[in-house]
Amino acid sequence: MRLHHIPGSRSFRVLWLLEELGEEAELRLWSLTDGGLRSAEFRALSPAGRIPALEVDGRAIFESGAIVQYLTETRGRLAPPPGAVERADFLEWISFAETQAAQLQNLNIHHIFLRPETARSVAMMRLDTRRLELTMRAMEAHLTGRDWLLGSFSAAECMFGFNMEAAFRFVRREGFPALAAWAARCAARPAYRRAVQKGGGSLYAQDFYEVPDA
Ligand SMILES: N[C@@H](CCC(=O)N[C@@H](CS)C(=O)NCC(=O)O)C(=O)O
Repeated sequence: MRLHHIPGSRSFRVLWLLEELGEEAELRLWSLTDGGLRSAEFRALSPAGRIPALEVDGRAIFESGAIVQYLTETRGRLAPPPGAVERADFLEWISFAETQAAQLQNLNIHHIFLRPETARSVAMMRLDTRRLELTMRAMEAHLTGRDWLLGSFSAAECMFGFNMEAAFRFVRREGFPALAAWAARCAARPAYRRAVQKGGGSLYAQDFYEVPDA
């Protein structure tokens, strides 16, 4: 198995899940900024040039949600089985993680990658921050009185492996005690810590990024 990975990116979702499943994967490291993701070699694995891709079972899979679903189905663990009514909850959270990640990605672009700073849209930064906060409020409500998204720890948590490192960089922790406690529970798992050791990293130089004045 070979995971195409960038520390601090969505491939951490897969890296963490592989550790939870006890599966070994070689890491092939890429960069967000050197043009490598646009190469023919990488686009043969992931046609839009996006991380992650996983080479597994004689083929390559792109899209982190598809990889997480495939691994849970083929390994028969960490998700309700296909056809089970409770699987709907699992599928909702898998997709919800990407709904939230869209806001995180826009905020990463605006706060970290887009240069010169005058190219930023403060209106879009405010809008994405508000939309991110709404997704976090939904999670806060769901996690209040619960330890995990489903009845027990599942691969749905792993789908938030990229999000949970990022969300509180843009929305302050105050008002989200259940979400913060859940993120801490996830980060304390031995498999999470092993994944961080193997391929952890962060895009962030600051703990918190304030939307600048217009
Ligand atoms: N929906 C895709 C999104 C993948 C994605 O956008 N990955 C980012 C890294 S977190 C990427 O490769 N960005 C490079 C780019 O946009 O050029 C997934 O979940 O795999």
